[in-house]
Amino acid sequence: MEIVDYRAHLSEAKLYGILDMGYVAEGEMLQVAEQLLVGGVDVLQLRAKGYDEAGVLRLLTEVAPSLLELCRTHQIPLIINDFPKVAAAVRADGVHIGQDDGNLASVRRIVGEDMIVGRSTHSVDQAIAAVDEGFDYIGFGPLFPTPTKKGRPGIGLDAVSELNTMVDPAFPVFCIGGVVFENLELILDSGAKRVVIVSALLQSEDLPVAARGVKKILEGNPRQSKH
Ligand code: TZP
Ligand code: MG
Repeated sequence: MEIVDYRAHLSEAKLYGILDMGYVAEGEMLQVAEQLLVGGVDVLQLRAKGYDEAGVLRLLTEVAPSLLELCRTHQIPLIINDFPKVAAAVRADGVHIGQDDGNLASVRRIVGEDMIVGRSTHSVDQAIAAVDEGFDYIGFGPLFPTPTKKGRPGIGLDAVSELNTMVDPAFPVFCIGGVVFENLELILDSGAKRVVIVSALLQSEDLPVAARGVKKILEGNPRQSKH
């Protein structure tokens, strides 16, 4: 199979989907992943809060051993949340870490130079620090309070506008947290170009249709041409 440099594609990515085990039963992992991929997500993350390192490895090797292959078939990178060692062990395409998970250099020592490494950021200062440090992309949010990540205040759309003036538009900033169909236009109006949507997709009645609808809005975003 053709080897794709997924890192080079990140800048063009618009919709980042998450296979979040808080919403997905183990037995449905592959089916839901397929629906997200068919719906057109440009990046897919496996997020399994409440699972330890061994638990996430089990998901990838025993529960859904063909998940990585499925992503490869669709030529979409699979990013593992929280656990660089698991990402390295299964040769995933990337790993995503939080503010408390160490610096980029410590993660690179585990996953090497080729893997995508993303960072969660919750303020403009954290976002700029992560860009300067050399992360391949950042998540920026939560924009709004969300049940998917309880206990965090929303940073609001003004933060998106502010960051937008400070970061090269080609750098992949994925806005996250409380993004739903109803507020998508508003979020784009504030300067966002890329979003992560978790619950609104995973709880939608027809996931592929919902994802395609979002993709269409993101791709047809006329605000893009201003840059
Ligand atoms: N990080 C910041 S908000 C969030 C994460 C993982 C959850 C986003 O989920 P939803 O359901 O799209 O609000
Ligand atoms: Mg984390």
